[in-house]
Amino acid sequence: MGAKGWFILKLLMFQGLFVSRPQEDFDFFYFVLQWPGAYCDTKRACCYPTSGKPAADFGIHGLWPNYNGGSWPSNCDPDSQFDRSQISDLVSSLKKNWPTLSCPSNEGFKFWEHEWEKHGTCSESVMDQHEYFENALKLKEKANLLQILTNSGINPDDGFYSLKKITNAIKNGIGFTPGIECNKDPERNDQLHQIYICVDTSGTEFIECPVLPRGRCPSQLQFSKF
Ligand code: U2P
Repeated sequence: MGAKGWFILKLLMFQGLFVSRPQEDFDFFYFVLQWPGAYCDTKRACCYPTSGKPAADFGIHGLWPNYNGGSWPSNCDPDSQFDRSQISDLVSSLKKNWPTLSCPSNEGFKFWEHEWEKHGTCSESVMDQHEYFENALKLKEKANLLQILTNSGINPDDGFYSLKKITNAIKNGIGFTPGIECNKDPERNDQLHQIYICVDTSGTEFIECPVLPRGRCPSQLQFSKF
């Protein structure tokens, strides 16, 4: 190969460094689980999915790329539309573990499409659509939150529990401090709504949160029935 050939080859290799797998463009994920009792127990309506009332368990809300500063990217790739054929093997597990509660009643594809397009497309440098949903399902299984809470005597029985006790139970169970978010029921009681667990950029390992979400929880909160 002549000098010109070498030059072109080197140029191509140099470019390759930049066009191959891009660096992830976020710092960590929030893995967010919601308590269906608290989603439904507000002034806003909730609708059970077409498959019926979900189990009394935490459901996945989403796996959200986030920045250490507390902000987050969204809707990163309009060209990467949700494609249900890519997750057909996961649908039965998604229906169970990532149930929709929005109205009107539907199967769940709208919710999963929204989460993929708003959040998933911002983590495409590390996972494709199938991996995005698969990772979230695996994280839910690994966290096993309801079991952790009930093992500590914290039950979805409309009782009030201290924020510290809930946080510590989860910290002891998974090894990392979670973020706890509350909302209000129609009587203005603060209730456990969502749990945030931080996950590394591979989407597979729990980590200590670089920044905790503002959870709006008082020191005592209700764990509503569902
Ligand atoms: O808090 C209201 C909605 O804002 C989005 N959110 C919130 C915190 C965060 O760290 N990242 C984030 O995306 C969520 O939007 P959704 O996915 O539900 O459309 C959250 O519900």
